[in-house]
Amino acid sequence: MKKKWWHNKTAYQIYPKSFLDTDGDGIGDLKGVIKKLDYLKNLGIDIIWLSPIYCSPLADQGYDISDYYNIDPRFGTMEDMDTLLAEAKKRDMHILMDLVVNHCSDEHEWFKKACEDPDGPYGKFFYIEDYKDGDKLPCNWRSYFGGPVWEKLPGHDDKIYFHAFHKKQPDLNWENPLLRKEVYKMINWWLDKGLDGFRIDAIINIKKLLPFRDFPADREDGLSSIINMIENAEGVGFFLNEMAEETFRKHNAFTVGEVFNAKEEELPLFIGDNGYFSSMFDFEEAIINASQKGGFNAKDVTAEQYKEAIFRSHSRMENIGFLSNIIENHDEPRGVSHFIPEKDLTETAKKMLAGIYYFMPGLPFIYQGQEIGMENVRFDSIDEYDDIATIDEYKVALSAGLSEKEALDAISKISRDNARTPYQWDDTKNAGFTTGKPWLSVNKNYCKINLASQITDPNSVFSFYKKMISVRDNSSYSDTLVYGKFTPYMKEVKNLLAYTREGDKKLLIIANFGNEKQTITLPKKVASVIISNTGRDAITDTNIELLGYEFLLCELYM
Ligand code: TEU
Repeated sequence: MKKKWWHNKTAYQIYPKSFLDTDGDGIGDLKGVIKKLDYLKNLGIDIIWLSPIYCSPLADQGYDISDYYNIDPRFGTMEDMDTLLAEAKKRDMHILMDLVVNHCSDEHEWFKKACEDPDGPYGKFFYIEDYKDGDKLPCNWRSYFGGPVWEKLPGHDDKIYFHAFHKKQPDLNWENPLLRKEVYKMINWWLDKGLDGFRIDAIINIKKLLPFRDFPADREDGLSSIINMIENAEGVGFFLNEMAEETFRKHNAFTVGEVFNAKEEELPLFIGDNGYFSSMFDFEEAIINASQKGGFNAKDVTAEQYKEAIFRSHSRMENIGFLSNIIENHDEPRGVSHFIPEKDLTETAKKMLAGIYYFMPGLPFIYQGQEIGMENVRFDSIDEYDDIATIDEYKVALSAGLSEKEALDAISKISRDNARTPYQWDDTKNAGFTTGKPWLSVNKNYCKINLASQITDPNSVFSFYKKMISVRDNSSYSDTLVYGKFTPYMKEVKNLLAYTREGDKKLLIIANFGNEKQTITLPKKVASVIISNTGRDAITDTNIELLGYEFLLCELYM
């Protein structure tokens, strides 16, 4: 594996709509991001991924783009974007935008032109079909946000178009070389402007299984999961390689793919030395207990399942490339609420979870608010939720027979809005996020959990993150933490999550993922404790009694 400039860096995801609002409209903006660059630099962040800020009707919060070349006025102006790029460069920080090219918005001019003339050139930018035998759909796939992937084409009673996500997100037809050319032109336009790279949205979906065909129905609605199409479609690599060749490689751009369902044998092609992307997210832990019936049916994740998932994905990456590691993002519940039982959700446990994922091989991403331990939100009514996926999941739960209360309880655990409530800066009104009315309610716990109360406290979750980042980025342990060999340790011991990283030093990462003490024998004597979440500063014996949710990063004698 070739060494790259970004290997020892830490990346941070900003969800601009919920980060910081500087103009009082209740929606976060680019000026808010600029204002907080110093804060992020101080935390130790080098790479920032911005969720979409292009012009958009915001049906899916910007993942439905109506103009790839402009900034949505609610987020700011192109001038703000230029300022952000320049200010980031001054601080030696790198900005990534979200590249959403599986689909655009139904308000994009390409789609409008396709509706005007479905048989014309823009009709071929999309998947526009006729009904089969008068009224049948070309296939029975269920869109990610519920209902069939087909929708009537506006202005044409006899035609339908394909959307893997919401009906306001028509899929782009990657089989059409003219469409691909337009996409590459746009990517190069941004890279020429000085953007450092992209996080690439839902990219596996660009290859469709053609001709369209049915799969056995898996719910009462008579539809089948769209995952069948992903698993059976062959040939996405051609598009990905062409895109990399035409755009990213020419600019030496940094890219991270949102890749679900990658086939194991393809991993080197994706993120090997000359892969389609620099890195890709590891979602093994995000999909634990995912249920075919719907999100409402997902069971709580156990420590053993978590261990199994993260060890599995990293064991298969050895010597291939760098995965990007997360505990949460804008599509997931808050990691601390999802992976730690509610009754055990303390600052100690939050730090433990942080330590485990952060020192795994790969590139760590921190999602906004994670560094202060932000938790899931609990809304009292479905009306308080904004996210289209959550609203669909709620309906699925009701139609599966759950009462309104049960449905609300179930979806509150998995809702994407858990991660989308405004950033909790301080304990003033609206957590310091806005002087107006926030577009989504602030989590009521903001008086207790906020940055202002943590930033100068050496024992806060924030200070723990800051310490982890500086140890990995810039210390005598960096090389081992970034490149050292990863080996699981005592994997079979329940609620123990431990691994070694071996390079020019031998490091042990060890966590008691449960609230009961446990005594463990260490592989070697401890030379020094580098990071602890309990204040333990030395270990003299090779037998150690770990406290509940204790975490340690230590150097062992070789
Ligand atoms: O998410 C993609 C998404 O919904 C995945 O959960 C899906 O399971 C995967 O693509 C399967 O291959 C992205 C964004 O992160 C999300 O916010 C958007 O809503 C979505 O794409 C549509 O743009």
